[in-house]
Amino acid sequence: MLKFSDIADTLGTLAIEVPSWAYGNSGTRFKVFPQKGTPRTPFEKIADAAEVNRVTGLAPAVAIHIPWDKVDDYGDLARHAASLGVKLGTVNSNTFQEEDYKFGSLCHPDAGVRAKAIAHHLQCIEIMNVTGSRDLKIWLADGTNYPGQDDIRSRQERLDDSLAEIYAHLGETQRLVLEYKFFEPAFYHTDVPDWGTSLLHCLALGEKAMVCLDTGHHAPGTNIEFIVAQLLRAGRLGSFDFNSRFYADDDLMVGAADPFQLFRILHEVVRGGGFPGTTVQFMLDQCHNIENHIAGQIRSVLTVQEMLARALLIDREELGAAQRACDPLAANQIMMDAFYTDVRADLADWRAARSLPADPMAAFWAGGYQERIEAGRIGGTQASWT
Ligand code: PSV
Ligand code: MN
Repeated sequence: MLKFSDIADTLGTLAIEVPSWAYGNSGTRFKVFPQKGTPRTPFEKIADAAEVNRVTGLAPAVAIHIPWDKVDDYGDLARHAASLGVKLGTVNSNTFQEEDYKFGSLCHPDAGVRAKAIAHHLQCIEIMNVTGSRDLKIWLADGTNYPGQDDIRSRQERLDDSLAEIYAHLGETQRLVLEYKFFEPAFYHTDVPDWGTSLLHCLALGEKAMVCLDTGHHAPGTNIEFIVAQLLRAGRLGSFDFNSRFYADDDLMVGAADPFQLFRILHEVVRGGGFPGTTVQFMLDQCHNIENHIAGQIRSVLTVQEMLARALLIDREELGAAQRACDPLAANQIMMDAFYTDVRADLADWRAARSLPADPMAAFWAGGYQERIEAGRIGGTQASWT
């Protein structure tokens, strides 16, 4: 196994995008529990994200969601972010909350609805041009609830055409990342249910189209690290939406359900050349229904860092030798030794050496930020996904 000092510099290149919507109120279809100090505007969401970065040094970018983060001047929002030491990252489109999209958006049988959804994506690209964002992330709620409701094959053709129109508007350095999810809100079929479907569309579009892997979007028992390996082999793993799930798309704090799975995924990312590097964007996609929003994000970025450190500790040469020798016990032990290594004390020293709080969570609670926003954010309408 490698020593912590061997991986310290590599670890320093980790940069995670946090989702603006994680700072707003969220809940289930049963209840949204509001929290004191919740942002009322996208500007306040960015301020909360900057606090996560201030105490962890791990979250220098914020992903935004349109129209949840609609503002009059996106240049202003980008400047506000820069003034707080962060930048605006991935722009997420949203075609799942309007009446017109009841039967789909980019796959809808009606050309008029498809045109509206395409126009929304072109607006997102306009926003990216102003904010300097690289990635347009598309997740579609499109699907059907009943067999025969629509022709599932024609919907794929419509999707191909709609995506091609959007793709044609991307700038040289911009990318389209297509996220998949196996069900919900559609319960019979979903138009982009899995990585294979997403990859097929990306391959048809061109090199600037990549797959987004949300860790909560698979059937129970799915070997996600295998998908990571395949997408990296194909050069099409664009980004991660990290979160945790016990049952379905639970959007819990990263690593809460299965830190070992996160470790295995990150090992495969490192193995496949996805880290260090800039091609694979690490993002969080979460909702903090019962825990403090900002602390929930801090916990999550720290867990990604911890599991990444453990994955980096694997001596891959040693592992390769055990694999070539067909020695499953030795190979597995190399993985498990790294996984069971408690890196928390080393990480605390590592942070202190980089002028970061050794204990970011304690620094957040002691820093007074939460008290300030609770006292200052009175009135207005709290941000929420509803
Ligand atoms: C859909 O469930 C999803 O994972 C997509 O990434 C959306 O943009 C996000 O959640 C909305 O919370
Ligand atoms: Mn997601």
